[in-house]
Amino acid sequence: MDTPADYQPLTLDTFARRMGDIAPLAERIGADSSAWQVEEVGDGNLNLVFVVTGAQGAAVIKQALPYVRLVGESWPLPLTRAFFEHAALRRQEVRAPGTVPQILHFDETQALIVMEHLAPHIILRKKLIAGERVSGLAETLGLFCARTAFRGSDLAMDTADKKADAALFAGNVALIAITESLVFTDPYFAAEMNHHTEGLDPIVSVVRGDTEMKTAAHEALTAFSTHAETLCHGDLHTGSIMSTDSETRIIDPEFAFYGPMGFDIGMLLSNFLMAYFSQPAHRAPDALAPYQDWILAVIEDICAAFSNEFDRLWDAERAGILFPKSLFEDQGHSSHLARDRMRDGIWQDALRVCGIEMHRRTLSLAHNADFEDIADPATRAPLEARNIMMGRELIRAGETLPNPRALTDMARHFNEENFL
Ligand code: SR1
Ligand code: MG
Repeated sequence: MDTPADYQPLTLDTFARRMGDIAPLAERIGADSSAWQVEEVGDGNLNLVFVVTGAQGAAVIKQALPYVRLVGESWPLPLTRAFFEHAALRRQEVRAPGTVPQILHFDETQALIVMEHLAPHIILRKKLIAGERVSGLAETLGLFCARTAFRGSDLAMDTADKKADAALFAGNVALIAITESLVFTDPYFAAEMNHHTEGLDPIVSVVRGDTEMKTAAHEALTAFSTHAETLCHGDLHTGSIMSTDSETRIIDPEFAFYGPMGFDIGMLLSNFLMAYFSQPAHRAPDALAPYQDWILAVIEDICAAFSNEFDRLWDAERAGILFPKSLFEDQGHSSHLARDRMRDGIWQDALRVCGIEMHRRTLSLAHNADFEDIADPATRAPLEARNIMMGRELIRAGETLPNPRALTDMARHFNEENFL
């Protein structure tokens, strides 16, 4: 879709004039727009993000740009991603209440969403780099993944509604295409925008020369593009999560798409593993082991929360076309074999996505601060090498990992290795 003729990016100078008559915003922060303080705080790859503070409070305005902010106007990107983000947030609020910011206003033409200002929340990735703990983190994230996966699927939804929604979100094609290339494909060849840390060439050659692993990675892409199981967040990394010391919210679902139920939790676990592998560069020696242990405990607890909630929903809310009670419980038959097989399939999908995400954040275009904030390449490279080699193992042999403890044991093992 072309950019609408009357679309204009907000600026600090035009903000109060253009946003001053948005009633839900004025009601939230105070009607005197001449007294508003506006700051552009966007540090992501794609959009403008403003925090506006008035006499009564603050709000966030996220506005899409018609191009990729990270790269510039040479890479156009449709504004419709704001439509899909807004639609995903609405669904997530229903499926996982209390986990996403409250929406105050949406303007499709201006591709902007006005939402609750989360404070004193900060981006979780920054907390992990700073060595901070968040209580209740794993529970919130595990529940979010299980509830959105289950309640957006044919296990729970009316199938006509689900098919219509899948068709709607198929329109988020440009953002889906970014994931298909940047996440699933570019790490595995010398794509134009790729970059990696000096010193990693021997490891990169191993990964790019591994035909079996590349095959498995593209089997995961096959699932990504054909298994429309549920509405996925689509970009659930630790930069899409905001936390205080005890409260966590999930933001930024502009990459939302219908895909495998294991996609979001796989990407999420991967980002905790990258936080784990990067810790030796961020922590003093005496704080390192306890903090790394905490990250691995969060991984295990996310998985436990996901599994427990998935099982609970299976019994309590299974009302869709899949494995209906009429076929099992009403016949006096247990459906738990089907449940366990489906959960195992989610785990296998998640592990492959986990490994692929570990590669794309170190070999493709968009790296993450966990590693990028390590200024010295000689310190960064060996830590990234552990991450890349574990990612390879997960893609090749993830199906042999029986449970989350086996995943964290594998991380401990790779954390001891020197690959360079
Ligand atoms: C060009 S967009 C690069 C990445 O930024 C977003 O946050 C997504 O993770 C995407 O893959
Ligand atoms: Mg984002």
